[in-house]
Amino acid sequence: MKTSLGEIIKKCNIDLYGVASGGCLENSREILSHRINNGQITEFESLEIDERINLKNYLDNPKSVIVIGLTYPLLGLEKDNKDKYQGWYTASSMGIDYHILVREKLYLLLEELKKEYDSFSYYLGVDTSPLLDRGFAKESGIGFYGKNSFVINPELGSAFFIGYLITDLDFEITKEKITDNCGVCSKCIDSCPTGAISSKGMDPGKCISYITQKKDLSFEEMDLIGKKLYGCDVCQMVCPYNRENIKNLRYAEKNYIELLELISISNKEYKNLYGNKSFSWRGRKIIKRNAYVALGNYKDEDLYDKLKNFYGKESDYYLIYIARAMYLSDKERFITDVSVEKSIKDKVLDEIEKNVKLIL
Ligand code: B12
Ligand code: SF4
Ligand code: SF4
Repeated sequence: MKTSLGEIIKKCNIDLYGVASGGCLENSREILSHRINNGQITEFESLEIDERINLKNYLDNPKSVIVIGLTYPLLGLEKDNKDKYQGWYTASSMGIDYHILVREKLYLLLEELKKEYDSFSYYLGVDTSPLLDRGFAKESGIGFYGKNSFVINPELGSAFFIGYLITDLDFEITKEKITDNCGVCSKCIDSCPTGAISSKGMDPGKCISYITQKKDLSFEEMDLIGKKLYGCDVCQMVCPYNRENIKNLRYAEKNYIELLELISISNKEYKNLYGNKSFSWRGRKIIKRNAYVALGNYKDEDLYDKLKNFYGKESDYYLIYIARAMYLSDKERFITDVSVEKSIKDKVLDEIEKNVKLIL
């Protein structure tokens, strides 16, 4: 007799699982069209809806999708230690890159399935294709959609990574049993620093997590980043469904980096130190850019000379970010500083004054 899928999952030590049907993502078509029509998309998403929901683009005869969730601890909010100039990164980037962890788990699961089924085809993914990982999780019965756009499991909360195996096997599809929902709660809507969440859903373009990852930043976005290097956890931290997770910290790792060290190290050192973090997919250039933005947001005059020194050495891409940080560290010195090119100085002054006027 075959070992049940539930037993296999237990053996693989997987926190959450469910099975969705091969046509399950059709339910997300409307949400995707709505987002595209309203310009609510990020530079990381495909505009081809079929590519994002039609599993036949990935496997000839998709019958079932085994979806897994691996939980991670949510740890603290942004630290703000002025003396040390720290930049913060999200709890989901702590420990080893989740793409690696989840993939390893999926391969373990495959090994076990191969012992039970002679021949089958599959497609494996974790944040690796245009398909909607959260759509899979919801349709497999793992959780419900929260107002913050996370899939929330009533017992384990929302802090879990999602992976899936699309197969041509006939596993029994999990029947939707989750009746929980957000109800009248609106904590994430009230706490989101940029107003990205509303009762109608989430606008990803306004999300700080996106802003820390996108290619170019406006001055307004640089203000919004604060001291974050990568990601944002606010809407998870305030969610009542994550209360238990926040209490039960399973490992402690610092989730901040010393900014002056970050901008000083070589590519090789960066790779050694942070190459196995999930944020490393975005490349050193973006993280280092965010470090200059965060240093500016410390608004500390002691930083002026250090920043000026980097201004003289860095490539063109960083100059506007460093110049802004110099301005915010010491406006008077910046205005008379002849080492900053006129065009860059004018841009910084124009943009900051424009933002000040908008606030007034
Ligand atoms: C692009 C992307 C982003 C973008 C946009 C996210 C967004 N919410 O739109 C940005 C850069 C902002 C981002 C941020 C983060 N991301 Co991201 N991201 C993705 C990615 C690559 C694609 C998501 C996507 O296509 N979005 C388009 C929308 C339409 O789909 P969706 O976000 O999955 O939303 C579903 C539901 O929420 C629901 N829905 C959405 N809006 C509405 C509105 C209503 C009214 C209803 C009923 C339902 C509903 O329907 C959608 C489709 O099923 C996925 C991996 C993947 N391939 O799926 C990871 C993924 C969503 N991200 C993940 C993570 C961990 C994060 C961060 C926590 C990282 C961080 N700490 O900074 C934040 C969380 C921010 C947030 N509140 O969502 C995880 C989420 C795990 C989970 N348990 O939900 C994923 C699934 C990666 C993974 N495999 O683990 N991300
Ligand atoms: S991750 Fe942060 S910025 Fe993005 S929606 Fe949640 S609270 Fe708002
Ligand atoms: S904070 Fe409240 S409204 Fe937001 S996702 Fe959690 S339960 Fe839902």
